[in-house]
Amino acid sequence: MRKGSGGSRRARVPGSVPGSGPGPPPPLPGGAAALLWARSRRRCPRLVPPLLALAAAAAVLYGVWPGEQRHSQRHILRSLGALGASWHLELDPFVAATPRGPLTFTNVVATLAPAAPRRLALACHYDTKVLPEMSPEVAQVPPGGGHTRHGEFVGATDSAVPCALLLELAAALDGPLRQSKDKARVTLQLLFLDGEEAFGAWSAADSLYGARHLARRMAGTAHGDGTQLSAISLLVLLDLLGAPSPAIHSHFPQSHHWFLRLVAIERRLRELGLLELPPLAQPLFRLEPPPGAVEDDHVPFLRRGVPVLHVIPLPFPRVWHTAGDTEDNLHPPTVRDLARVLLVFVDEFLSL
Ligand code: 1BN
Ligand code: ZN
Repeated sequence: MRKGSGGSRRARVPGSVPGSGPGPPPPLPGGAAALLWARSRRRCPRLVPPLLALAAAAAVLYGVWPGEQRHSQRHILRSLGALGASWHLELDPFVAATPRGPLTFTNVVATLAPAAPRRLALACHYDTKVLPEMSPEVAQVPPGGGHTRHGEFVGATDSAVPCALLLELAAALDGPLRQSKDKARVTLQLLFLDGEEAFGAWSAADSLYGARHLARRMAGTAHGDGTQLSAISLLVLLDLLGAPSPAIHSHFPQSHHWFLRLVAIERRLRELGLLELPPLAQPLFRLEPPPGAVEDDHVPFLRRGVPVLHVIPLPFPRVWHTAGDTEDNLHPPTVRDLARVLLVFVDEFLSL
């Protein structure tokens, strides 16, 4: 779709393949943000209606009730199935031992062009924390309100908004993804992981059920000259997003050059007036070192050598693992600005 649109492609290092080379990416071209502008105006109007990303978040949000995870799964499958790009949709069910006995989990793996040699994987978890009962600290609703149906834990930032962002990116880029999918060397893969949350105290055995299963499975599945796992050029894991004023840091030297790309994209979009957060607001993507590390779904992939961008705010949202983690406490301009920055990142990574 954008082929021949001119002025929007970043310079390519001769002989290199975008998204798969070991070196730092070339600088963000001046045309990238203009491209977003043009795309948002003409070709991807989904980013124009200001409440759309939030609506998508809410749609997932209300599917993510404990014990009703099939609703979220159906929402994910229907959303991707309705797009023109013909995603290859795969369910990855498995049984794992948990403190509550053996339980069935199901990852959802969406791949645009399964035969493409390399993949940019975007990931989130679509399970919601199951609370044994509403403990007083979890039930506490922070200032600013929040509501739950029947007092259940919702998980708007944890992780409905990250899932909605993945679906929104797939929808906003549907046209260019459809047009490029058959010839692209690097394709897009969306991983909706189950069983991220611990049932009891977080431990290596009680957490990351879906990520551990899928990383092991991909490492054992041949793909081209290597495996499905080694075909992942970069895994971008989104978690705990949607609350106001997130501070997102670079966590890994192997992916730092990609993090710098996010920083540059945010800066450029802000300079061009294409972000909603005020110009003097703290940036979403911060250059200072992270205050700590967070165990999350990226760990089983990182341990097997996959480069990872962990897009998670530190500190966590103040509503984290409380009944206040609801739509009421989301910050729509932040959600939409995150969507804009990530959209340009994916667009450029895949040279759409
Ligand atoms: C992220 C969202 N996590 C749980 N829900 C990961 C996590 C692991 C957070 C350990 C804190 C401690
Ligand atoms: Zn959680």
